[in-house]
Amino acid sequence: MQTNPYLDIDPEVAQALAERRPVVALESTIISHGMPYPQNVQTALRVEAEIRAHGAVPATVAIVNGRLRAGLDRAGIELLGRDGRAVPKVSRRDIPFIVAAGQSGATTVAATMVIAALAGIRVFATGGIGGVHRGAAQSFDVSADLQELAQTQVAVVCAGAKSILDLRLTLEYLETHGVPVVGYRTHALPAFYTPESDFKVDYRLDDPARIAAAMFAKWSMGLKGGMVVANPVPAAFAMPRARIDAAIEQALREAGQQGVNGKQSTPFMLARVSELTGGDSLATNIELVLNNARLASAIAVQYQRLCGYDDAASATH
Ligand code: PSU
Ligand code: MN
Repeated sequence: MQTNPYLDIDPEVAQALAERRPVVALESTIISHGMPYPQNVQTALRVEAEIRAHGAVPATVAIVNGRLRAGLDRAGIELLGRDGRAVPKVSRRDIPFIVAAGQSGATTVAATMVIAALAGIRVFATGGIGGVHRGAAQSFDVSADLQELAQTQVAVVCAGAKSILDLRLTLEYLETHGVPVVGYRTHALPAFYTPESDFKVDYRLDDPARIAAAMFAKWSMGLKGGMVVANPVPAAFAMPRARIDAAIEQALREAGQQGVNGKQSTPFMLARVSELTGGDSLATNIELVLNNARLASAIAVQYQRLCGYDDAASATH
């Protein structure tokens, strides 16, 4: 396969892709900006192990010394986790600047989708996606993740979106841009810490093979863009809705008072909500990411089976 000159694919990942075995991409902003050290590194390594245990090869995505990377070793993950918020948060717009300066960066959902697609990886597991922020009518704060989902052929398995966002407007935006939201074994849009929100997904599918079939159909007919696969946090690890809502309201008030905006806004909210809820929200966060890794692996396994059946279609993917 011809690869991008700026991209380094880890040898194990490259071999899996060449042999058409399932690969699951993982983002790195969740490591550097989404969780505290050392739980961030431990979780990243556990997620990789979970993906292997479910029959796929993990590819953690980041930028390292100016190189796009699909697949990191332990030392690379450790570095991103230890340096934490000192690591630049890289979305689509930031990629060329970090590369040209030879720097390292933690990739958001948007940037991870870009790099995964360059590497030929179609399934990506994370915690939560960015979206339309509350108050966006004034702030215009809409995550670049949503535009990426509109144009890049990667399925993102997540636990929905945190209600730091305006979930209703996030769904409207995705609809406008032709991005389907699939609920795995649920009709309700999950809200990250809770398995349900007040909103509905577009399609409920109960079997990873059905999800893979929709991905395969979409991309085989040449439709651009990705797919959101929303996987509810297991009930045993969910948080009480009133408690998480109260923390989010308080963090939003503080963000407003302190004039937090732009790319700082999501990391500020994530850190503040997790402080306000203590260790409980971190435990929930870790469990839902592991849960997403398992589902993403199952989808990747099914997707590769379909690609194996139809070489002509998969060659265009
Ligand atoms: N939401 C979470 N956890 C996260 C993020 C969002 O619940 O770690 C991170 C992801 O990397 C996501 C990014 O792509 O924040 C979105 O940032 P922004 O809103 O600035 O686009
Ligand atoms: Mn933003």
